[in-house]
Amino acid sequence: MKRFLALLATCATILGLTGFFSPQAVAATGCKVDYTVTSQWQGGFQAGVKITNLGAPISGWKLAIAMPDAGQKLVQGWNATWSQSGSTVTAAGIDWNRTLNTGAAVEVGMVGSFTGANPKPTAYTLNGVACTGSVDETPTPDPGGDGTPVGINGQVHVCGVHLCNQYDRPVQLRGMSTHGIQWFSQCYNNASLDALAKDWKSDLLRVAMYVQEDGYETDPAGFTSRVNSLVDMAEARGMYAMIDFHTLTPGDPNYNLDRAKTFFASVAARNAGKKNVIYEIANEPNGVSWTAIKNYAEQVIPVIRAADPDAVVIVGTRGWSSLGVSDGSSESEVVNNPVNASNIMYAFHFYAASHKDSYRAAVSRASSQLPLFVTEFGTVSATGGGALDRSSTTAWLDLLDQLKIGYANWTYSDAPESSAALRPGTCDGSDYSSSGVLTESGTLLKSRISTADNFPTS
Ligand code: IDC
Repeated sequence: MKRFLALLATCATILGLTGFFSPQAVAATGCKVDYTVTSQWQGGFQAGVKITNLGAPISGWKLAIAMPDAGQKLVQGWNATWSQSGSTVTAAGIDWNRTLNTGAAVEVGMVGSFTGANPKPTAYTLNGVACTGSVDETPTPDPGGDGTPVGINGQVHVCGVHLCNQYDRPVQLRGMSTHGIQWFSQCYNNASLDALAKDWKSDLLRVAMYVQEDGYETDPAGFTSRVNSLVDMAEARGMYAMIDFHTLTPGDPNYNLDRAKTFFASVAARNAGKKNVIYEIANEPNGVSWTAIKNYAEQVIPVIRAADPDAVVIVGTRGWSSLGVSDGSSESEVVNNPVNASNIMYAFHFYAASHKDSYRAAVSRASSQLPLFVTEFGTVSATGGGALDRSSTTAWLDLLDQLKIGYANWTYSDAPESSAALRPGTCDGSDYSSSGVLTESGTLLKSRISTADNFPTS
């Protein structure tokens, strides 16, 4: 028998069919891993790991990554259950991604530390089968000169009441907000962000990190790392990333003051060298005075400035970021008592079916006195649901375009609510580009956001 096989192999070699018999070629039908170091800093790195199953369908996958030595340590990971034993780092599928059909891929990621140089993994196995079709890449993070929003505009800053680009010219950034990343993490992956950057031509990804409701307060290190990863994924596609400290309930941001200081000290230090980061320090203050909000801002902004001196910071306003209007007040409380800091903007939020003419009037008046950014808005009612209000949404977006006020729409997610841009179930698949994945709100927003920006370049 052995002899027969040897003979067959010899014939195969002569016929140029060696691949058919070689052990590597057989193993290559098992799996492929794309391991990408998305960023690296002194002693640490972050990597995205895309696992493609080339073999039979698997329900319950486990990827073993052989690191060259045990000096490379897993710090944390996402989209999988991660562990390390000696020099082997293991990622196992979790509820929503444990099934991997033939040809299907799952994207996970990790943060690690290392000593000396940062070596690449030496081998991968998926449920014990070697993944031989694997690729290692370290992309160049600098998107400059490539025609992307960050490539063209560079580091933005506030000039008068506008946001200005590196040529000191006003720009309007138009984009989408994530849903709460504690609930919809699976919606933010390479495919969905490629679609956002390339098909939607979005300038901006707002990263909504809830503080309560199972958010940051439950796992500060994990959420900080996930935010950083999304900053990198936006950067790699030339999009701005707005880091939203999504306070909502309780409404007084001072309740989270210590958490805000800890969080922003960390993300500002980590992202100081990047051009694409904008900080939003309190999503929607409510049931609290402007004086209390201003006091919070004047304590958090110096923490950010100490680490990242040139980034724009956006301050939430009274009455769910309505410039006070939803509390019966107006923008004058801010105009008369502005936050004592430079290079800042004020947040204004609206939900088109709930907030109409009187709110638009307030924005029109305020726009000549305060730098404004619509860091969140919906096409529907303030509940995030109900019918889409096309005429109010159109009136709002026309006004913002005319005033060159940037915006982010709630939400780029497949949440089962009418404010979401993607149909329920979209994030279980890999198609984010076809028109069939969009809701009515998503279709409207994509048509608005994808029009040419015509950013000034001199
Ligand atoms: C809503 C979400 C909803 C979630 C709820 C939890 O759409 O799925 O259950 O938060 O708190 C805001 C907030 C934003 C709200 C949104 C819609 O910033 O967190 O999201 N909204 O209600 N302000 C006005 C509306």
